Amino acid sequence: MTFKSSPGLVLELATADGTMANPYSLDMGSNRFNTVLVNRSTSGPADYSLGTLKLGASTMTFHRGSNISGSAVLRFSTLDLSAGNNDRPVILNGNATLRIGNAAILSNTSISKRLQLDGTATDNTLGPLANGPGAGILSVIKAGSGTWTLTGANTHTGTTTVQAGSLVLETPTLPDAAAVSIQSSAALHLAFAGTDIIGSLILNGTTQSAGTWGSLTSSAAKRSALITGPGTLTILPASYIAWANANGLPASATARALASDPDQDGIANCLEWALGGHPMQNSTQSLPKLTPAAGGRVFSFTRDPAFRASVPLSADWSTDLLVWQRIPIGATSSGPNSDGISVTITPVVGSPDQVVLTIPNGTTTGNLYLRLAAEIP
Ligand SMILES: [Ca+2]
Repeated sequence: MTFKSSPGLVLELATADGTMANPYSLDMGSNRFNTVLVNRSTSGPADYSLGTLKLGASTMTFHRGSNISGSAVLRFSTLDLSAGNNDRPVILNGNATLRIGNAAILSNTSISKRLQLDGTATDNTLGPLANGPGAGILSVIKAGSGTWTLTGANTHTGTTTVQAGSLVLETPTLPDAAAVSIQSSAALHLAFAGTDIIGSLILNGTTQSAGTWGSLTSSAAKRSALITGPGTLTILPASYIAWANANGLPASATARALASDPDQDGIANCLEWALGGHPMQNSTQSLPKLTPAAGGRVFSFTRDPAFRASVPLSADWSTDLLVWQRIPIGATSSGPNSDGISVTITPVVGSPDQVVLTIPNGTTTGNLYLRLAAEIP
């Protein structure tokens, strides 16, 4: 059975015992203001389970009825956002508790939607979010004083905006390339272990720098009072994302973490990127080499051109592994410096730069150690 509404209609759900477990669907059409009253015919709590809720470009208000004492819960298996116009907000409002299995632009290939999770109930839940079957994408806005918890493994690709109240994430599945924005009066609670890759982070209107962000009590390098919970958010440099995409690095946060080594060649992604290696193929041939040469020693490695453009790199040398001398590796050749060390950089079109440090014997008499150092933002 499907209930269909006309503009201004109030649909009241009321049974004698406050329960209903039938796959009835609500098709609310488009461009209509509608209200659902969660009620019962005798005093007490209500907990109704229905099928699909189909919404258009409209505000849907779910209110507690006058006979409700205790909780008023309305469950839907699916939220269908296929109806209505492109890129319009769909607003869920009211003071009843909503528990929705999943949400998606199910069948419309031409629209994007902004799902606004509003209302005052503090125990709303929503399962996995998905884009539509075509190019349309689903974005999320958290508004109102209540709390919404996203419980599923999301696959949508739109932005996340937390304007008010609290948005809780149980899985690290925010879109990897989209912006996350949190206003100063709101909170994003990361109720998962580990980190979630996002495209960018905007805190109270200000775009933040790349890096790992967490709560004030987290161990993240960057912290904000607008973030709570044990999880963290990671913003990877755009140039790293481009490199990862170009080299087929899987999109998961686990695979894309800078310290990950998905091809298990012993070289972390960040070093693969720096050296122009391949994150999905054995790249041990790209590791730096220290070799004897006439009058001294030569330290040679390759450097990815995009890495050169976005991350400062240096070579550090030491004779005792305690005191390190830093040699910046710029865009062009340099030196010799006061220790007689020269840096020769040979750009190769379409390939990584060839970088050679020439270290004369006079610089060191015994052991010589070298390392590469870079601070990826
Ligand atoms: Ca690797």
